[in-house]
Amino acid sequence: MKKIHLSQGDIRQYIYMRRLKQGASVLGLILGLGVLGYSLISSVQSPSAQVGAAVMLFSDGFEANNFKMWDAQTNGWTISDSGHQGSNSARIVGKATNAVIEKDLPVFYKSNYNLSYWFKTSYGWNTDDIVNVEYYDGANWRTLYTHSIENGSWTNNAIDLPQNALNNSDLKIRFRGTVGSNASFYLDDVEIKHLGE
Ligand SMILES: [Ca+2]
Repeated sequence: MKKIHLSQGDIRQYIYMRRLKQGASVLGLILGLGVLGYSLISSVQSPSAQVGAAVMLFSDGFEANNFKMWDAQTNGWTISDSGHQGSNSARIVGKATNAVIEKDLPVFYKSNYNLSYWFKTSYGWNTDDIVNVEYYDGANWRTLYTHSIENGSWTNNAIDLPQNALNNSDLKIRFRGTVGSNASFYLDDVEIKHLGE
């Protein structure tokens, strides 16, 4: 067997090289963890950026001068030549009883729907005048919001829809108003959005 003679210098160099190698391994481990950590953070961040994104499912500013985007419209609702945005809005003109516009939408998501719209009432609104915003729960129409007081300037109303509104194949929303001869209710920029999961 061939004997290997190591000098003190050889041993010191060997230990130095071992430490250097271990150091490189530790450094490599740190770098590796860093890259892994960054890629994990990246993979977590990009979906979360999409989570908050709202999806517009329906919008109507009534600029087409008709109710073709709606599934039902009864007497009492007409197009007004003034709007919150653009040139037109929808309006219930007194005198009207249970005047309805209704929108049906396929339900693509199971939660986090929001209905937003702008409204104002004419002067001369009294206690008999009422406009209900309603949703269908599969068996009955239920009230989301009741407009019962005079409000002469354009105002936004945004309502998170209850889960009951999404338990059907179609989401159904309607505006139903009964107003006297002196009153009108204006509606514009109706939007139904999914606010993200
Ligand atoms: Ca408009």
